[in-house]
Amino acid sequence: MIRISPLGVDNLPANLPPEYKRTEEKLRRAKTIEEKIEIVQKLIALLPKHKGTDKLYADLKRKLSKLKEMAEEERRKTARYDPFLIKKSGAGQVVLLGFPNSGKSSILKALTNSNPEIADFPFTTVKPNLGMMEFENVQIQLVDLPPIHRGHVDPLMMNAVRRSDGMLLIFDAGNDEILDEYEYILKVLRERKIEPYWDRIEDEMDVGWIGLRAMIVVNKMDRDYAEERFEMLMEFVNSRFPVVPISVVEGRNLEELKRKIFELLDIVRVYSKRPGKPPDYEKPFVLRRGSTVLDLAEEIHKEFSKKLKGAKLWDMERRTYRFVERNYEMKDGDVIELVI
Ligand SMILES: Nc1nc2c(ncn2[C@@H]2O[C@H](COP(=O)(O)OP(=O)(O)OP(=O)(O)O)[C@@H](O)[C@H]2O)c(=O)[nH]1
Ligand SMILES: [Mg+2]
Repeated sequence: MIRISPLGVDNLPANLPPEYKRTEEKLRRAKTIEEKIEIVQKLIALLPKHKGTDKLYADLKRKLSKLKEMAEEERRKTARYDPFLIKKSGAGQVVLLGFPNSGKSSILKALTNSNPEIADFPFTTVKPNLGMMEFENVQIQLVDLPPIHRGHVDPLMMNAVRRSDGMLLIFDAGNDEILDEYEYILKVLRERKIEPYWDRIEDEMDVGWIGLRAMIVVNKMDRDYAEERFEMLMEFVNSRFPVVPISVVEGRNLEELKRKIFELLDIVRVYSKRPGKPPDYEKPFVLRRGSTVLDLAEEIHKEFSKKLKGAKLWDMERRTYRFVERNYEMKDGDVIELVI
């Protein structure tokens, strides 16, 4: 894939405010066109205007108009009925993608309260099935999709993949075609300008591309020669994604899968605490990893965030805290008392 640097990152003028850099980082992780438009607008507002930033300013403007065009195009396309327009719910939305009969619907059934049709022949699922998976104190939405196959792949379905927060690529360990299928799925994703990743994407992506967290699930580990095929795929994938072996039929490794799905979303749970009161551990705020105390404050109340000085980061066991700045990046499990 060709990567260009639409923001001219290679020759960034010095002295950009930290807030600018932080926002730019968000652009890299943005999922939807709408999100990207919002972030580019913010970047334009944040950019100090002087001779040294002329080029960057023009780049941003160009980028914004291209994104707006794309948004318009998307609106035109989705004006008709779209069964793949799925309302998000919970801490994140994860789609299940894979070849026919690999066990996508079975996985949805095993991990959630949903009861989709499951059958021992291909193309059982024709519309998305939804379910909520509970992991500790968060709910994660799983979307079981119709299969990927070598014929026509529905662009509406692929749009749903683009809008999601992460994907599971599902394979059948009883199937000899497993490596070909893996390559084929990556090809389909590339055609839709989706760059699947687990670790960070280092380079800037072209404006039309999105990065989407992905991992691999090898189902039907109870089948003959499953272990060999799993090993083969592991070697081929070469640590690019985690590969989780499971068997729905035997209930093997499903708890591990749940934890990994939580990790896939790359979110942190933080607990907000009021002065003198204990935090509510049942109701975490769920934010993207890398979110700061300021992001949390904005989530709670826009006005509030303007006056924010920082926060007390509590150690609830020792009943002590330390003061952290507005730009402190919160970790999973942090107990935060905002200070204004
Ligand atoms: N041996 C074995 N069979 C499984 C396992 N999981 C699912 N199956 C069977 O595989 C067949 C297909 O399962 P589905 O869940 O319908 O597969 P799917 O990927 O949703 O299929 P499509 O909707 O056609 O894409 C069914 O007969 C399941 O019972 C497993 O872990 N081991
Ligand atoms: Mg199915």
